[in-house]
Amino acid sequence: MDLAISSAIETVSAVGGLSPQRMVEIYRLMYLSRCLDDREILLKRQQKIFFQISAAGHEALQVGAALALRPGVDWFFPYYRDRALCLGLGVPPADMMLQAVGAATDPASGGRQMPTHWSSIPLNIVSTSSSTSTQLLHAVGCAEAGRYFSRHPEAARKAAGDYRAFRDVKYQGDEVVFTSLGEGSTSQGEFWEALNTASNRKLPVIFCVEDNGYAISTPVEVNTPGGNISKLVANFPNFYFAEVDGTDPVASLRAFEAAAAHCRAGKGPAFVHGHCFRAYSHSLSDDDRLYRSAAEREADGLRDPLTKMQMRLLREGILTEEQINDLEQRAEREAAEAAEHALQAPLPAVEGIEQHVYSEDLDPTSAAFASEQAEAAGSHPGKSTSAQGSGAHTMADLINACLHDEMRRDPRMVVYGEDVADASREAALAEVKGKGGVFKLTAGLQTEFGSERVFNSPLCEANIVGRAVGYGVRGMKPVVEIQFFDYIWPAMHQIHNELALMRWRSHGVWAAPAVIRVPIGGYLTGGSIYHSQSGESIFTHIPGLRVVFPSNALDANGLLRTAIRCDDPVLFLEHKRLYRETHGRAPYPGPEFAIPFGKAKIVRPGKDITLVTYGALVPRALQAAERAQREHGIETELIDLRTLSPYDWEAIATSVRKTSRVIVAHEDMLSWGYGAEIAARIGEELFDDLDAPVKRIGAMDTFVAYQPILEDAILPQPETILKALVELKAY
Ligand SMILES: Cc1ncc(C[n+]2csc(CCOP(=O)(O)OP(=O)(O)O)c2C)c(N)n1
Ligand SMILES: [Mg+2]
Repeated sequence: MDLAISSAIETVSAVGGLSPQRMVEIYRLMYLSRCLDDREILLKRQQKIFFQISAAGHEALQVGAALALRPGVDWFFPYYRDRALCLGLGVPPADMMLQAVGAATDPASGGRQMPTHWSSIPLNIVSTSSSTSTQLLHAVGCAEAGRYFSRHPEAARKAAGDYRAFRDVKYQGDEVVFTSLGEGSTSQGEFWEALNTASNRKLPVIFCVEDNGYAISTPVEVNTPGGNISKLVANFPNFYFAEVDGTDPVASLRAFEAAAAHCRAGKGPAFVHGHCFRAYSHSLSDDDRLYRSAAEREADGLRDPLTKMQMRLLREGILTEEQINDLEQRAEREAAEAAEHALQAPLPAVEGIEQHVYSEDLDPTSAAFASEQAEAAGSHPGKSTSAQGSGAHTMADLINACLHDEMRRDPRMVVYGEDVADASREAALAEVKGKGGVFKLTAGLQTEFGSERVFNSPLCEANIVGRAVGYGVRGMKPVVEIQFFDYIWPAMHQIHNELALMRWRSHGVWAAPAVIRVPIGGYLTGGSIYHSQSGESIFTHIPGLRVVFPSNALDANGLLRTAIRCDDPVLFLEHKRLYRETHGRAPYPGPEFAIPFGKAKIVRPGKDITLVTYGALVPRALQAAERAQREHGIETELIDLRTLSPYDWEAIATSVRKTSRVIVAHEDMLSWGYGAEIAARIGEELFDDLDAPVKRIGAMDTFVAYQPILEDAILPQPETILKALVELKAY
């Protein structure tokens, strides 16, 4: 601000409790935001940028929020319209323009994300996606993590030997978490899921609904029964509610101040519903004249917060017309200079595309995790369901043991999911044994580590994974459970678009290295469709996600330890049928036993045929291989992949070069299954080594039926594998 303006201000008294300087600053931010939008629109028309979506009409509400909160202390999960909010928090206009042109130096995403997809480490603005409402659950998890660190400061300490060496933690006792969305996005389940947990756990989250009356072309009454979201949410306990004129920055600021005070006092979350309007179409790819009447658009124009604020400054004698002109010209110049600067910026190099898919700090395939040597350790630390001291523990036992070990070692680790606690009503623990998961894999964890670290989630898979993203970006280690693989689909959006993508889309700035444990698979005799599904290839098709699928107790223990200690998100698939099988039991290997990812195991050496598999097909393939040898003299080399992404191509290639014949077998359906990729790569890279076509084995292309006769026919059996071995040898 120049001297002429500030001296004029000093003669004017405070307005509505706000100093004249504050009023001018509000207008400056609002106007600068509009200038940046207009400048981007110009650049888009000149084809110098590739997308534009604006904050026009929302500026007053957003500036009110920015000025009520503390950048770098509070946390922010904004949405794509929040330019004025981010300006108010301190994101420089130049950075906004760098993202618009897709520059290498765009600090939010390195040219990977559309404009207005925010991210800033110093300002605590966590990387925004385009998916509507996913960010609300991240905000909830973030608030839980902040509260956890303020109660357990020792957990924030760095530690060598795992992800903590690279995950800095910052927290402040009275921080609040801000998250925003449009009114249309309140239709998403994740909106209600976030309110549920924020309310239940009295979390300091401010939900800001920016209600502009439209979701692209869909008016509010289509999304919101009765047309007013405030009325629908009014009965959630523990909330502070405010409904404000979002074109009035002072009213908005006051609402956010009250909301923040409620949150900081530990009373619970807040819900600020601001009525604003869309000054332009949804984005530059939309034309609102196609679905809004001229009268409606004209009436909205009268509510423009910029015009209203300008009139107010004049009316209240805060600025003269000349001073307003001066302020506006400065903002226009600032926007133009930011654009000019961005247009000169270097563009990203194509060589860098694969950077930040996974952690560059900690490689889970590396020797750092190669403590394959099991100790001759004493009794296992968990709740054993097989005989303690028998020396042969089940997979279920050794997973449970690993969870106990790692919770002891790492105070940042929390475990939650459906029914994973021993008993949510803690008082009952004095007289009951405890549930500890429907398969008892988390048994005893709540009893040993307390309800703050081990707790039941609502029955809601997206809630589980979405919160894990929020925990993860704060540097915690959520190890969550999805009760059955068959019910992972509500969380798919969070896994695919958020959890696995966080690091890449933010150009390595943010990451959420959570572990999702999932019981999977069939051969259950009566498991039927909804307790027997496979489908791992759908997840190995997601860059950024590690996928692990052990076949025995020892591997499960060592691989889970690596999953928990590593710096990437991991999908840890546990075959239900293998949980308590006699096959593959092992002694407890001690609390440091780890197995690196991407290292297959030769279960049985052989010279005639390579058989590549994993999971529950490992014991079945072993049976088939032994019969093939006994009955047909065929020497099968059986490879257990153990991890599916990454996978051990070298082990496959070395074996195929030796045997020249290969079968890839899995329990999941044949078509588009995991084996298709392996078979294709063998065909492409090892064609000259082959003496026969690559053979695949998988389930029939149906779901798994209830009646055991049908289940047996649908899933591959040892006989199926034996037949294939004999046929391939004879080829
Ligand atoms: C999950 C998801 N579905 C669809 C879209 C496409 N989309 C982008 S913005 C939008 C409308 C959002 O409207 P609203 O929540 O009211 O926010 P506004 O843009 O009006 O501020 C839609 C459907 C998306 N980004 N994410
Ligand atoms: Mg809207």
